[in-house]
Amino acid sequence: MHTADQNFLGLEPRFSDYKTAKTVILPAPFEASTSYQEGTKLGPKAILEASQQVELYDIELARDCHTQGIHTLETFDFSKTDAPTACKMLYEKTKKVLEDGKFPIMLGGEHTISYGMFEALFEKYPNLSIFHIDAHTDMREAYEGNPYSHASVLYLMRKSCKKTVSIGIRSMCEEERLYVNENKVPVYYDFQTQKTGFNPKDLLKHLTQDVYVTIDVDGLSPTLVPSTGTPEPGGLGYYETLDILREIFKNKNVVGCDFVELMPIPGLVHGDFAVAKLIYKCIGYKYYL
Ligand SMILES: [Mn+2]
Repeated sequence: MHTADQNFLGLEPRFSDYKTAKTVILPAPFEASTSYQEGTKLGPKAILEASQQVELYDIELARDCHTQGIHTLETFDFSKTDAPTACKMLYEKTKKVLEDGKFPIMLGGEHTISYGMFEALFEKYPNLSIFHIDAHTDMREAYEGNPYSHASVLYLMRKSCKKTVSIGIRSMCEEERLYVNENKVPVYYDFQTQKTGFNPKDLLKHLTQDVYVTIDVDGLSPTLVPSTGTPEPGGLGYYETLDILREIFKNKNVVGCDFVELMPIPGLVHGDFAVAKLIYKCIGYKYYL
């Protein structure tokens, strides 16, 4: 049985039962290749705890957004698992959630784990596209010899799915820049979008109808989410992020989401809370726009 703080938003059983819930949360605390600081494996727990404090009434949408049900699955045990195995475990579980007709939201963990989620979504939706928020392109062919690295996850996905668009990007290596240029990968560089302003509608042209949203929380401003393994100055603000997500949820069929790379800092909870609130906003946008 779950304790209350392992259930997203701490919902009572009639709103959190698996059978009736339209949304399913998958806590996936995988961590192996984090390069700067460790602790992303504590991300899902911190998000679930912070979510207990999120108000169920949404002012913008003028309603409660949890009433179609949100079930939180048991947290994966990845303690003795390598990246390919962890991704396979997440793939199997996501596949089941999709077969049951539910909307999956995964909590990482390092970004590598998103590959398991992607595989299940891409199998069900062959015309899938990927909307990616991140400070980093994650398009290295391998990082320290490891193709299953948090710094390579987009490269890995793009081997099978070329329709991706990235925003918030403010750190990359030369190899990635060449890859982006040669393959004409749509990348919105943070230094440009912050300077010239940016219309979220512009993103839509890069996306197909079925969209997977993968959010490395370091894509957001560190003033909003300071708790990440690789904090980068700059980044997306809260309302800017909502404007983008609203546009995508309104115009596309978002078939799955993830929020990865939160590295909680004891005593500094506003980043955990911001991520929990963003997830709830996405659920509201999914069903009530
Ligand atoms: Mn990143």
